Amino acid sequence: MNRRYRILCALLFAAMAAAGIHAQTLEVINAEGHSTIITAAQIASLPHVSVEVSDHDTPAKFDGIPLSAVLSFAGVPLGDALRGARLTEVLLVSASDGYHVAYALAEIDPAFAVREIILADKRDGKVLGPKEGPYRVLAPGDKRPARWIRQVTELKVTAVK
Ligand SMILES: Nc1nc2c(c(=O)[nH]1)N[C@H]1C(S)=C(S)[C@@H](COP(=O)(O)O)O[C@H]1N2
Ligand SMILES: [Mo]
Repeated sequence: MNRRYRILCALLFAAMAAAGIHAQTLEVINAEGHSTIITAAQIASLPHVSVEVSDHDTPAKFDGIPLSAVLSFAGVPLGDALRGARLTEVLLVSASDGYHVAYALAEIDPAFAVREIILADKRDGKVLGPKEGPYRVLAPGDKRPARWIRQVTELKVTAVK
């Protein structure tokens, strides 16, 4: 890569950042349809936890933020507020490749669940690559990894009843 090309790329990325175009933002939409954009810097600043899972029979350690913390950051009430009709709320997680999965909100709430479902941003200490990242949901204890959705872009809370 020559020097002029590198300078051009740096200018392009600076212009994209100035225009608010970040590939790593995450959109959280609450049950009322209100949207919150969470930036990569905000995600990086939230307290991280680690989970160890078996990925295709190989142990892997992921670091990330509990999904409950991401939802709380976006103003989705959990804990004592998650009762009654709100127990029909699900979290629809969408990825940039068009894949979607759903978790019941109660599965994510630490007041209900023993296990902690996370939004991972690192695998074995390294930032997730483009096929997997920047964010992947990890649900330790799931025997099949089909809901470990890669390339997450959107978290949407919806009441199904
Ligand atoms: N974005 C996205 N995430 C996804 C999928 C997908 O097609 N797209 N497939 C799921 C399925 S069915 C499995 S088995 C695992 C596979 O994980 P791997 O691609 O790391 O092997 O990812 C899950 N997460
Ligand atoms: Mo799968």
